[in-house]
Amino acid sequence: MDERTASPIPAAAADPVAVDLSGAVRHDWTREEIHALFELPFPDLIFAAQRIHRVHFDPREVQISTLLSVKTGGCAEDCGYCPQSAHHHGSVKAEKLMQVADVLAEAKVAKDAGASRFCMGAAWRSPKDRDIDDICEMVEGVRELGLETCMTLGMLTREQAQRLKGSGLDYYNHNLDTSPEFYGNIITTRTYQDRLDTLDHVREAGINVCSGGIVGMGETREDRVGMVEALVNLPKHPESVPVNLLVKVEGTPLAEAAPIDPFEFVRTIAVARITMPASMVRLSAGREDMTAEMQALCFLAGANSIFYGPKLLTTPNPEPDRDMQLLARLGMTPMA
Ligand code: SAM
Ligand code: DTB
Ligand code: SF4
Repeated sequence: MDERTASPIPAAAADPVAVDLSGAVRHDWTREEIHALFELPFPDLIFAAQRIHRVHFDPREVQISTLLSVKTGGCAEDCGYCPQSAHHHGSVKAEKLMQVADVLAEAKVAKDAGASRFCMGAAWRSPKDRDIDDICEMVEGVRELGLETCMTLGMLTREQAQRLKGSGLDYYNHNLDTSPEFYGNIITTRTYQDRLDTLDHVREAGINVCSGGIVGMGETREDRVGMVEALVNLPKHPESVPVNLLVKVEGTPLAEAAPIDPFEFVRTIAVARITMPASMVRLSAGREDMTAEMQALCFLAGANSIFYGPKLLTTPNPEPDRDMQLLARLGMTPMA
């Protein structure tokens, strides 16, 4: 057949999913609707995610955050994925909270390497009030370097969240991790409601919320649906949604978790993008085990943020040069 006279693309293929391109942000997603997105043929899901992504963001840009563990190991919680839990055999060595000056020196290195946000993590169930003074000094110092600040310190009281806001903290990371139903299989030392309460305190204090979860812990697709449902139906969507692929660390209960189909991970990114269209979706832990092609698929699915630098908190991340080469190969650039 002469290509020039070929029949036009059937309507169903041209617009397979009725995506809302008005820029509206919904909080009334049902489990059935989220389930239906996960079930879409892969090309239709990615096309829908791309179209929505472009309403809110420049698809060529990736926001870059660098992580630093300011207090490592010896954590009282029993999160089954985490090498920092004192409950697991062979977990990383417990260290004290870093000195403020040392943190600021690391932040300077991250800034010079091109990061726009500096995320500091502590292996705490929750910070002690006396730690908050040092933490606030870290936030103030990192901001003075011209970087955005993010902290992840465990559960926060309303008062602690207010104090962090007072120091100028831009983001607080606290993940829901998985669905409410699967949660108890992974963590027993704090509840889903505890996590929701901390997110409330952070939101009330006026700090931007960073909250997402982990894929590949042996959860079902319905659990991934449930995790997205819990995130999208928060009173306000998290400004930033990290989607982590489980990093299987020896000695943790999830070290031998069954591998997940990589396309299922990409689907989770796409569904997060479609349901939380104005949020940054971060392709977080797990990139060290991903091919360049897999990461490119995640960007096509609407991921627009990464952790950059050779280390996450305690486990390896791709070398910065390799990441810059990847972005260059894809014609993408770090977000200013
Ligand atoms: N201790 C604080 C807390 O849990 O709230 C803050 C740090 S904690 C390491 C931050 C998040 O990192 C966890 O909620 C989890 O989602 C993620 N994480 C930890 N270990 C991981 C792993 N092995 N693979 C993927 N994500 C992981
Ligand atoms: C998040 O969602 N992922 C980051 C960050 N928040 C703090 C942490 C990933 C940690 C991976 C395991 C480790 O390096 O210890
Ligand atoms: Fe502790 Fe956070 Fe690790 Fe859980 S994820 S064990 S709270 S450091």
